[in-house]
Amino acid sequence: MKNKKHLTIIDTPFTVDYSNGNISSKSVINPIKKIKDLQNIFEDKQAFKNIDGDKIIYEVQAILPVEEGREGGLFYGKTIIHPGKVGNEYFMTKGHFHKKIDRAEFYWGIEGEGMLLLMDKNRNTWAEKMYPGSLHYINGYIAHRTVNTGTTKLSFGACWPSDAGHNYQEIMDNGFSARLKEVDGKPQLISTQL
Ligand code: PAN
Ligand code: ZN
Repeated sequence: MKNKKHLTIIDTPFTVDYSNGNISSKSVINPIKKIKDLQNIFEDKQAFKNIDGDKIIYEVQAILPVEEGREGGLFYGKTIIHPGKVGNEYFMTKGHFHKKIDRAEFYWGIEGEGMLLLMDKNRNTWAEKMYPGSLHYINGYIAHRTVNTGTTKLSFGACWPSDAGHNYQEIMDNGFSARLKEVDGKPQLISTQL
């Protein structure tokens, strides 16, 4: 049978505002992470307690055109990390390996400045600078977390396979082997290994 779309011109299902990366579509999901959702992520427990639990640290807009876990599809998202610090550690995402660990991902900087923290299975950690126009290929097997090192919001886009999934537990249990902290007014990668 002929596809119903044969010889028709249809409305574009998704659009992106190039000035800020905002996605519009009928089906955008919008998870929000507040301080209270980020227990055990930041090092300074006292500074963490002093921040209002309802303070929003980051938000995601994503389009999932196929169901999560389906092989062969792609997901598209934008993350906004608000500026700020817990003690001297910058606001950042939880970070994860992909559940299907070999799955890769692209990130690209849209607004603000920050760092993409990357860690391999041997716990070697390094960082790439993020800024409007920066483009980042995150290989499979690499944990990734983003950090807002600026004074304005950091926004970046992402595209990842629909069967990648997220393994947050590994990072919840063992963290990254380095943290991005402000030292003498500048971001510095500080090892957490003793
Ligand atoms: C991104 C991230 C997003 C939020 O879309 O999921 O930036 O970070 P966390 O998932 O670590 O909270 C991505 O990497 N997807 O695979
Ligand atoms: Zn990812």
